Amino acid sequence: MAKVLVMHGPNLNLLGTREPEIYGHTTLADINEMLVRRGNAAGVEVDCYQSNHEGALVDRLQAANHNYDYIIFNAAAYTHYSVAIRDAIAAIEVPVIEVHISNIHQREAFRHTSMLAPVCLGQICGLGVESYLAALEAVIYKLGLHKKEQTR
Ligand code: CA2
Repeated sequence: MAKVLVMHGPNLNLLGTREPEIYGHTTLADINEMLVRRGNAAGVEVDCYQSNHEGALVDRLQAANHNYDYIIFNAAAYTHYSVAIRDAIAAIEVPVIEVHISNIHQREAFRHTSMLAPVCLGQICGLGVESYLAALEAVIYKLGLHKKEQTR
């Protein structure tokens, strides 16, 4: 079975509790549940991980190498300045899709730069929590699993 790891960076554990005008009302548990369900329907096992700590995120990326087909990663604020996370993504063979709930390009100038984008397969941002679902949909297509679903 294909395996996808969804990773969430600092403060995303607060989703749905604060700043709903930017990040919406959906909780992190809701997002993870949506992704696991969509994945399972397509034949993809989805594991989810959140940490507020840079080193823990680096450790998880390293541990994921050779164990997952894709990683969907919202590195939150680390996106904009973490060389350690960028290096960890570059060091593993698993393709990483960068996601953001908000459109980082429409926000403050410091959010316009992603340290991670150059070492990621692609970036999806600004679609709300559906950014994660769009990334998973892309993975399902890339794995060729959308075809199987049509014939079920
Ligand atoms: O839009 C995104 O998904 C971000 O990755 C979210 C990060 C932000 O630093 C990035 O620039 C864009 C912030 C995550 C903080 O999440 C919170 C959720 C609820 C309440 C407070 C913070």
